[in-house]
Amino acid sequence: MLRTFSFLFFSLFLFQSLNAQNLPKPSPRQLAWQQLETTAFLHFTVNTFTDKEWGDGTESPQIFNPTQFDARKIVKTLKETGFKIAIITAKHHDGFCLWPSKYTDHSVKSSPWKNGQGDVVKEIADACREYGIKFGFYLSPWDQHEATYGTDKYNDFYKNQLKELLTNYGEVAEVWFDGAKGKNAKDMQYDFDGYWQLVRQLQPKAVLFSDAGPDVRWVGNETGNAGQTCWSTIDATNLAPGKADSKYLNTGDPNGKSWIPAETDVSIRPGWFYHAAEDSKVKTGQELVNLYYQSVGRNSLLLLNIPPNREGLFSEPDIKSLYDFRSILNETFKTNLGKGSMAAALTDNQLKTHVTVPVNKPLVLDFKKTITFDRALFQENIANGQRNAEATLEYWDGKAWKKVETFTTIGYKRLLRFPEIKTSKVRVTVLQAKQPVQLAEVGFYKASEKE
Ligand code: FUL
Repeated sequence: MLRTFSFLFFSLFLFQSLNAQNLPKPSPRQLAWQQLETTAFLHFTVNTFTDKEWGDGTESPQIFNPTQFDARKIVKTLKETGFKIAIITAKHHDGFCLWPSKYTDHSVKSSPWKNGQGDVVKEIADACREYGIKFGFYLSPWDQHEATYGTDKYNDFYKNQLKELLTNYGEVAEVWFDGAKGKNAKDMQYDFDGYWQLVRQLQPKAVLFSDAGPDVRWVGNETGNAGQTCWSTIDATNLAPGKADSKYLNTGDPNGKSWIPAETDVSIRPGWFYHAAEDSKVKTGQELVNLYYQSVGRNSLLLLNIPPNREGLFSEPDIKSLYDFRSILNETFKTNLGKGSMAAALTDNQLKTHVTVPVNKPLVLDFKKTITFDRALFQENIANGQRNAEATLEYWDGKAWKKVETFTTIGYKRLLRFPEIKTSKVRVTVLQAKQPVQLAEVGFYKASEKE
């Protein structure tokens, strides 16, 4: 009997630890990427001068002439407003290259800008290094200018361009592979495996974005909304660039075997490229803050597009919104009102130090004084996988526990917004989890008046 019991106990223990081992986990490059939180996209090309969103490849390179282009000004603004990577559209669907590629004349070398001697990609990469932010690029596989497009030769052409960008511009943090293709595009099979191998070989630290990874997945919309439930895991078997199930990508899949977290790409303006008519439609700082809660606050990462204008600079309304955005976030998250009374591991800004919270064992956080807050933050130690599936936050009203909110996934970060609460203690109960939750950070904040 005792033997059976200890066998059972042992098997249970073994099962638990095997299970823990089996949870998908981020690679070091994915873990580092996730913690960047706010990253920037720069959509810039001939479209900026034709007022289009998609060019068709017939644009003359003569129209590209951003006379005041100043990468240092652009990157300085990004640095000062807290963005950690700048991703430039080195080539969009029209095929025009922002760097002087050896493999085509359809590039800045045929433009009047700097007498054909300019290189937008280099200036952005250099400015990123100078200001200490990371550099990444977007290289559209769909190319409407290149004559070899639609044949096998195009894969070599694309790889040659990729190689130029991966070797001549210093460290690359992210490469964006867009699956988009027009309805009338010639049919062709992209050699994605070959493209990815090249990145791994030449820039092993870079994360690879496409609709379904391999490192980072699309969030499934361009409105800046990660799912209320957002798992970093998916089953990528039936997905490919250009073949996305947007609903599935939006929420992820608790049973997915691959760790491929969601990136939320969204533009500060209605379009991805600059259009003067949209100067009055730039999202406000407050609206950008909402996007932050809907992306970073839901276990995703914000990739905000700010398109340079025809002069080659950010426009004033965009700059204002970026500074408003950052100042609101700084004000809101300046003081964790629970710091000092909670376990040090929960407020040391380190994911690896954590408090383990099993299912149905409430974690009481006693502040020992009354605090007033309307925002809460939770983070899991995702290095050991994503575990929380459902939890509830309650506060003590002097007589009983009252519910603040029941929420689903946490992952890297979960932010909750609710009407102001005054209390001296709260409790967090994990209701469902894949494994005991490794709670890494917890915070309670009073939102900026400007929010
Ligand atoms: C899409 C493209 O078609 C848009 O022009 C933009 O680049 C966006 C980020 O991705 O697929």
